[in-house]
Amino acid sequence: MEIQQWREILIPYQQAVQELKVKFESIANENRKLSQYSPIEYVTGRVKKISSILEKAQKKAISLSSIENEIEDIAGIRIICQFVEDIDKVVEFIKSRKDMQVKSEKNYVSNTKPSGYRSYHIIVYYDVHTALGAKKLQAEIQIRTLAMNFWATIEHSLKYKYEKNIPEKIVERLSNAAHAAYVLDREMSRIRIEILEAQKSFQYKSNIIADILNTLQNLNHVGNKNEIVSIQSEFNRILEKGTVEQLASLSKRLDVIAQGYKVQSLT
Ligand code: 0O2
Repeated sequence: MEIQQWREILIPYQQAVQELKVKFESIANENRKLSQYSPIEYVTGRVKKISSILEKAQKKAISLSSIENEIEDIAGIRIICQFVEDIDKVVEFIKSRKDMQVKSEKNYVSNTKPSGYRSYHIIVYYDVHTALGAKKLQAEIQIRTLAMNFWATIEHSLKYKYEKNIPEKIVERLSNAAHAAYVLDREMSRIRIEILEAQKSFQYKSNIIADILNTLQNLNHVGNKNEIVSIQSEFNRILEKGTVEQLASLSKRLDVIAQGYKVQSLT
């Protein structure tokens, strides 16, 4: 197939990956802004390389004309979570979306692969609108924890290095490492509540500080200079020795002043 034909095939997949990444990243960012826990830690995405598409087509005896139907992961999104419990939340979230329809799913979290691979895979149908017109295409969404991702990334690069024939000794070590990743996930789940509380209060404090700095900056142009200098030094004092409650109370007072000057804005 000529490169121009590949370009026409792959452009919608590139767009799908970009759009899906933005959509899942927005969920994480919105939760953080609202000081809420995000089951999504971060998101990556890629369009499969032409050489990998051809390799897979050859391996599975797929004709060039059936590539788009039969290779489901030309567009690939990876959603990384902190805890195993988050994976189910993300799966439910995907199933509830109106802009993607689930075609199939594979749960390698409960059904670990013989290699030790763990991850939750969902194939979705997704509509894109490009300069070439509208198109419904398939995308693979892999959902896994940080520990699962660490293991899979290393194992994938070793497979690449050894051209899929990893020496027995290394296979055994990888299998032990997969077990260690499983134990790590299990231990993190056990102290999940403590970790979540610590992260939530850290996020809450960061958001208040960001709000105060933003409002101070807005007031700088219009507010009473002496009042601002006094609030600024109170802010510095609280930052050094004060509590989160004092920061929250200062933020509320500043908000009222900003309302008076009509300079409220979001960070
Ligand atoms: P790449 O380079 O990541 O794109 P299918 O892809 O459905 O035709 P399969 O194996 O039945 O073939 O599907 P499965 O099991 O859902 O695997 C799809 C993808 O999951 C793989 O894509 C890998 O990304 C990942 N994966 C599956 N098993 C393993 C594993 O043992 N180790 C690692 N590191 N990743 C795995 P590709 O196209 O194989 O590779």
